[in-house]
Amino acid sequence: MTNASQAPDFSLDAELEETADWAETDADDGDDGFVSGYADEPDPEDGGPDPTTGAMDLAERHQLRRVAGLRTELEDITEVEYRQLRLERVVLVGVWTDGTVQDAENSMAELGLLAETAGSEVLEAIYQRRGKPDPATYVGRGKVEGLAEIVKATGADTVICDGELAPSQLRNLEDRLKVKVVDRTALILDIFAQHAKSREGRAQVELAQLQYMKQRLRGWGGNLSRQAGGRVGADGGGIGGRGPGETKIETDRRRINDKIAKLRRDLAHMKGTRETKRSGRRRHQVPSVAIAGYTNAGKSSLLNRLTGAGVLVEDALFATLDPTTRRTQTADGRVYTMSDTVGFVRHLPHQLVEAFRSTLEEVAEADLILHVVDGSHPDPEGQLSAVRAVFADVDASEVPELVVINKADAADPLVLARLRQHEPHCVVVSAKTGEGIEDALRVIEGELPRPGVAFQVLLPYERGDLLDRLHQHGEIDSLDHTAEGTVIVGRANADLAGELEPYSR
Ligand SMILES: Nc1nc2c(ncn2[C@@H]2O[C@H](COP(=O)(O)OP(=O)(O)OP(=O)(O)O)[C@@H](O)[C@H]2O)c(=O)[nH]1
Ligand SMILES: [Mg+2]
Repeated sequence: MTNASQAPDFSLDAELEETADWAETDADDGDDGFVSGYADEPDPEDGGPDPTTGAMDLAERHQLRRVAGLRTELEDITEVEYRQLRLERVVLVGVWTDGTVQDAENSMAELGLLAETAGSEVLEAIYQRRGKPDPATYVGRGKVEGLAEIVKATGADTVICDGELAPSQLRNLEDRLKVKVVDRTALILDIFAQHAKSREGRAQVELAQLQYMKQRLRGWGGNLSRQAGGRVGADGGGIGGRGPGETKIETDRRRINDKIAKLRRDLAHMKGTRETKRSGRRRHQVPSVAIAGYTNAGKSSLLNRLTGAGVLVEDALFATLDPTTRRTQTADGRVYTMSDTVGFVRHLPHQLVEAFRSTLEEVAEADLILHVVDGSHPDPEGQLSAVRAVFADVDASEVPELVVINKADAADPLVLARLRQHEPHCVVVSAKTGEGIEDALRVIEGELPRPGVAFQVLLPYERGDLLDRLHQHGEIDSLDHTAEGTVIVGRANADLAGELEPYSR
């Protein structure tokens, strides 16, 4: 997919070298015309070394670093025609505030995958080491010019920033770079919009997009809104203070709010329909297992492997948005369900968590979470904690969790050993080769909630129907065929135990 080594290198390295020793004094901050995204916050680079970054290597800090091997090119010429329609040629830009070089490169690599998943071609990826993003321009102000040169040299039509940017930061950058600038949140929303299939999924994504847009209305809409910008809060939006731009914004805002309200109503209705299905399962006390985890960890592959479900598997981020539930059975015939659902990602935009709350609630209501993690990923621990942060956000932290370390076939054995040590309650599997799957099933079955009522019955042979249901929903410890009927000892849920009552002995 990435083949930077073969790509012609239009002298970009030379350019980066030239810019490597830019002294970023920001001496001309005062009147450079940039609008700060965070009103009166001083630029951290103004006031001497930032204590939190004191340890950082200054030389590195002032450099724009190029991420090797992130250039993506079309592999298949037949793709061209389709992709040309909405293909964007992008330059990725990150600001690296803490952590190791490896962390920074992982973050950029993930941004690259997201961009590709959205259908873009990554031309270049660079990041800057900095105490925190510049309030006006995200990257340091002095770097914007260099970025503009890179954009020009590569012929990019879009710049994607690795964070959530304030509207003014996006606008400042667009003004200087003369190309479209989007942030990571918008990129993820775009992927979700492309992948949403079901009516509910589409409504959820649209809701998230509108929430994102609503917060950014002031940044859009051209000159009129710009004149009004900045004064809106100050004078409380009083009659005299309203410019024409603001009026337009208010109309837009009202339209967006109306649309949001309608989507919320629709979603509440759809949730009702899904609830009905789920309550059927709950009434019969069918245990439920939710497969959750970082995007691309292999959740859908695992569902397929565990239940033969035939769910879409794709080497793309957020391939699955709609929850899929499959009925399956334990080795001794007890029925339970297993669901696959939307993947998580670091800094999952909160608008999406909100919009997908009802989908994510399925995870919170499960009897067991299979937390799938890609053992071959450079930072599986980071993925585990990012996912757990979302669990906490949707009140799923209390649900018993079994960590499933997947892609054992491709993972480094040392990393697997490290993971096993830190995650004692885990199984190691490969959904691809089937390795460890039998073990995983055994552990899953052991973790399913057990039916609550113990019973001992003599079931006449004509009650084969009850025996069937016991096999499906109960737990049978012993079963003896005698002349009078079948003697069964086991456990069942309250409903079923009630029906068995007449045959109790
Ligand atoms: N080598 C290897 N690759 C795997 C394994 N399991 C899944 N994959 C690959 O990983 C990629 C993602 O798999 P999916 O099952 O779609 O992952 P997912 O977690 O459902 O991803 P999203 O729905 O996009 O969040 C696919 O290319 C799979 O073929 C495994 O055990 N070993
Ligand atoms: Mg999937």
